[in-house]
Amino acid sequence: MIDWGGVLCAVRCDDETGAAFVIAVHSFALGPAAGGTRAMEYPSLDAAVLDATRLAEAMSLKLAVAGLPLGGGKSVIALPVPRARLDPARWRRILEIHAENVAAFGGNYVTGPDVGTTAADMDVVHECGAYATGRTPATGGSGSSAPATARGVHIAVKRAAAEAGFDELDGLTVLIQGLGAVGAEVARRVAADGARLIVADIDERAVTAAVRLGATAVPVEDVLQVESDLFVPCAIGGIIDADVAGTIRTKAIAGAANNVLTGGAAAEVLQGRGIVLAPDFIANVGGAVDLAGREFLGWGDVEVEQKLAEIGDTLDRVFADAATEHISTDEAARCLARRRLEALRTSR
Ligand code: NAD
Ligand code: PPY
Repeated sequence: MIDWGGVLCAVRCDDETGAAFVIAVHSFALGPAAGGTRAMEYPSLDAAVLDATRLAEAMSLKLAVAGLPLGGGKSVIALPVPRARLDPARWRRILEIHAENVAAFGGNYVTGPDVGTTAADMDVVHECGAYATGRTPATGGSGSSAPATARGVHIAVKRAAAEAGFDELDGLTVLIQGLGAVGAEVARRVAADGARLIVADIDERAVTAAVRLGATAVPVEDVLQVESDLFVPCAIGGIIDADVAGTIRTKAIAGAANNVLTGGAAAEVLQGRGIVLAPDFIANVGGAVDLAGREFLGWGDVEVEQKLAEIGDTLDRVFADAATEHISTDEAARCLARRRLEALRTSR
C-alpha cells in the first residue's frame, strides 16, 4: 500500500500507444490542483503511480508554502520507449489521450510542462481541449518556467551557503547534477558568482557546454562520492537515502530536483551531520510561481520577482525553526507548509 494522504489518483492504460497515464491530485484545499506532466519510462506501473503521488504531494507543499491558491497535482505518462524514440504521430496521440484525461477533471486539475514535456507539447494539450499552463508565448502561454525556477534555485543556493557559513559563492566548489533547462542556467549563475563548478549529466552536449564555462566534468555514477562545498541536484529525485546522507561529502544541498530525498530519515541524517538542506519544494518553487502567478493571478515581472525573493526569507525561517525545534529542515518546512495551508484555508 502507498502511504500517501492525497485525494485521488486516476490511471489509464492505453494499448494502442503502449503508454500508461497517471494523474494524481493530492489536494483541492486551496483551489484547483496544479502540477506539470512528466513523461518518461518507468520500470512498472506501480513505480509511475508512486512517482505521480509523491510529486503531487510535493506540489501541495510547494504551493502552500508560497501562498499560491492552488492544490497539488501531477501527471505522469509512463512511456513504452524513451521519448526520443517515439515517432511524432505516436507522441501526438499520447498527448491527445493525456488532454482527454486532464479535461475529464473539468478544470479542477491544471497541467503544465515537466521533465519530458515542453511548452510546444502544452500547446497540443491545450489545443486538444485541456487547459495547460506554460504554453509557448505564440499561443498566449507564459513559455518555459525553467528560467524562473533557476533564478529561485540560485537564491536558495546562496541562502543555504550562508547558513553553512559561506558569505559568498566566490571560490566555493559547487557540484551540479543535471544540466538541463534549469541546471544549465543555475550553472551560468553560480559561475558568474565566482564558484568553481563540477558537473555531471548523462547528456554529453550539456556537459561540453558547461566545460566551456570552465566546469570540471565527473562521471554521472561518481556524483554522490565527489566532494563539494555545495551540492545542487537538478536532474532526478530519490537520489539521497539515509545511506547516501551518511556519506555525501558536502556542506549544503539546494537544487531544483523534486523529491531529492527518499524520505524523512535521510533529512535527519543530514541534519545530524550538520549538512544544510534547503528543502526542494521551497528552492524550486520558481516555476510554479511563474506559471501560476502569470496565468492565474495576473502577475507581471515585478510580482514574480518579489515572490522569488521570498524564497530566501522562507529558507531563513525554516533554518531557524529547525534549530529551535531540534528537527530537520525538511520537517520544519513541512510544518510551515501545513500552517500556511491551514491559514490560507481558513481565510478563504
Ligand atoms: P530537464 O529535463 O531539462 O533537465 C534534466 C537534466 O538532467 C537533463 O540534462 C538530463 O540529461 C539530466 N539527467 C537525467 N538523469 C541524470 C543523471 N542520472 N545524472 C545526471 N544528469 C541526469 O529538466 P529541468 O526542467 O531542468 O528540471 C530539472 C529538475 O528540476 C527536475 O527534477 C524537475 O522536476 C525539477 N523542476 C523543474 C522545474 C522547471 O521549471 N523546469 C520546476 C520545479 C522542479
Ligand atoms: C513543478 O513546480 O514541479 C510544477 O509542476 C510546476 C507547475 C505549476 C503549476 C502548473 C503546472 C506546473
